[in-house]
Amino acid sequence: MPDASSSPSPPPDKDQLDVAIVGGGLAGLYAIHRLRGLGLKVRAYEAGSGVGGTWFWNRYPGARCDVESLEYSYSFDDQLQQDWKWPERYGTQPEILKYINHVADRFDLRRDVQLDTRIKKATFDGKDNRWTIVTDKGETISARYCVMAAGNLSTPRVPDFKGLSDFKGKWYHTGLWPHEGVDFSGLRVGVIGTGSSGVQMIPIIAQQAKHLTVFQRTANFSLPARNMPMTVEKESKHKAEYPARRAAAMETPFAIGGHAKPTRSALEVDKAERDAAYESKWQEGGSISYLYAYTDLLVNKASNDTASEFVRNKIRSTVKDQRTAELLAPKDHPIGTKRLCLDTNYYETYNRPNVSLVDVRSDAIDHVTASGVKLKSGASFELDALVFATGFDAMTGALNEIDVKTSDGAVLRDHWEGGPLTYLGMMVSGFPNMFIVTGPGSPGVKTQMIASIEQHVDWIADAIDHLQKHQLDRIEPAAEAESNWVTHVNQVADSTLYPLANSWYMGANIPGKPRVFMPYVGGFDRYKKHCDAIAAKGYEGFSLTRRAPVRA
Ligand code: N01
Repeated sequence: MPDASSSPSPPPDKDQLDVAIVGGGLAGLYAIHRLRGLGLKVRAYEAGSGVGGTWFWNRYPGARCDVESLEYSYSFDDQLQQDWKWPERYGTQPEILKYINHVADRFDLRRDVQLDTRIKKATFDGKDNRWTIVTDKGETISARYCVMAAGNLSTPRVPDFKGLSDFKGKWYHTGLWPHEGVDFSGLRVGVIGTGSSGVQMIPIIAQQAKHLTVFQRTANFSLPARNMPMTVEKESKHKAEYPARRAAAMETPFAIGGHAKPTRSALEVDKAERDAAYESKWQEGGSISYLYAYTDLLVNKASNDTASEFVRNKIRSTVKDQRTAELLAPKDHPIGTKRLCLDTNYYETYNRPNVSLVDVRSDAIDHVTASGVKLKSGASFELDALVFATGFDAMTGALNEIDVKTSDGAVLRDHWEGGPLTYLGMMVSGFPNMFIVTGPGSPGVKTQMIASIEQHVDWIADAIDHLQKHQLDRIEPAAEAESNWVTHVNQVADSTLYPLANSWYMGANIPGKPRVFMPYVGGFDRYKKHCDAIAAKGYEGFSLTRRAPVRA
C-alpha cells in the first residue's frame, strides 16, 4: 500500500477555501477531484492517519465488500476502471484500501487532504455567507461551502456495558480495528453482534480461537457470497461493456447493473418453481440477485415469507444442532428489511466443536466482568478477548458529533432532535451552503455506495458551479421543501416492508435515538431523475441568493 501517512505540504492560504470537505473517504476524495475540476480551492479534513474512510478503519478479519468489485468502484474515469485489476469477485478490505490509495495518487488528491484532523465545529455566518470550521487542533478555516462527506457508518458504537473497564483481556470494535491485526490463536474469544461485520469475521476468528462464543441478540439473514478469483474472461467482458453497464446501473433501484429485472410476483408461481428460482439465486451468490427473484419481495409480506422461509430452511439443513439452527433462523423480520448479510461459511461455522452460540435476546448481557461476560440469569462466560461487532450510530452520528450552527442561532443537533430532516438527503433548511453526501433522506446506503457518492457529488458540484456562474453565493432548501421530502421518504418506506425491522435504518440500534426511517427506499433510479429534474427547474425547492454588489 502506498504510504498514506506522508503529510502534504499545506497550501499558502489554506484557511481561506472555496470548499471545506469533511472526510477523506471515497466521497471526500471524489469531491476533491470534482470540485477542483471547477477551479475551486478545496481541502478535505480526515480524522484518520490515511485516506479511505470505512476501508481505512474497518480492518477486522474477513472484512470485504459485499458488492462485486467490478461494480463497487469509481466510474468517473474510464481509464481507471480499465486499468485496475480486482483479484477476486469481492474485494477484501486491504485490496479496496490499496485501490483508494491508488486513486488518491493517480489524481494527485493527497495535496488537498489534511490527515489526523477531526472537525469539531462548523458555524455559518449569514453576514458574509461563509462557514468557519474549527479542527481538533484549534485551526480555523473559512470556506464558502462545506461538504459533509463524513460517512454513514463511521461512528462506532460500543454498548454501555457495566464493568467493561474491569475486563482483564483485550477488547476491540470492528470499526476501530488495530492496524497491526489481532492474533486470536489459543484464546477464548467472545463476539457480540451478528450484523454484516460479525457474520464476516466469525468464520475467520473461529479458525484461530481456542473457543469462540457468539452472543446473538437478533438473528440476521445471510446468503452465500460465493466469492471466487476473478477470471480473465469475466474481467475482459465486464471491462469491454463498462460504459453500458454503468449506464444501465443508473436505471436500477440499487444502482447495480447486471441483474435482469423481475417481472412477476412470488405468489404468481407455484412453490416448486419459486424454490427452484431461490435455489438458483442461492447458488449464484449475492444479495441483490436474491431480492430480485420476484417483484414484490420487499413490499408484500406473503411473498417475502416464501423467500425468508427458503433461507431459514437452508440454515436448518446446514447447522447440525437444531436448537442452534432455530436460534440462527431469523423470525422477527422479513428478509431484506435489515441489511442482508453475505458470508463465506457463516452457518457452517456453528458445526465446529469450538464455537457456541448464546442467545442474548432471551437472556441479555448484564455486565462485563474481569474475566468475561455475565448474563442477567447469572450465566457467565470466561473470555480472553472480546470483540464488539455492535455497529455504528448510523447516518446521523458523524454529523451530530460536529457542533454545526449558524449565526442565526440554528443548531443542527436541535433541528434533528426528532430525527434527521433534509431535502433530498443533501441539504438542510436553515443551514445554507452545507451539502451532505449520501445523508439521511438519500438512497445512498441502500445502493452501490460509490455510484451514489458520484451522483451526489456531481449534483453538488453542478449546484456550486451554477451559483458561481450566476453570481449567486448562497443556496438553502425551503423549510416546506424539506418537510415535503421527509414526508415523502416516510411514505415510501411505509409502502414497503422495511419498517417491520428494528434496524439501524431506523436508528433502532442506538438506545434513545428517534425511530425514524432514514434512507430513501424509492430507488436510486427514481431519486436520480428527481434530483436532475430539480436542478433543471433552477433548483426548485431551494432559495438561491444573489451576491451583494460590491460598493466602491
Ligand atoms: O453493525 P450492525 P455491522 N447486545 O448494526 C448487535 C455495513 N457493512 O457493523 O440487531 C447485544 O448491522 C446487534 O443486534 P440487534 C452494512 O451496511 C458492510 O455488522 O440490534 N447485541 C447486531 O447484531 C451493515 O449493515 C459490510 O439486536 C448487540 C450487531 O450488534 C453496516 O455496515 C461489512 C448490542 C450490530 O450489527 C453495519 O454492520 C460490514 C447489545 N447491547 C458492515 N448492541 C460489507 O460490505 C448491538 N448489538 C460486507
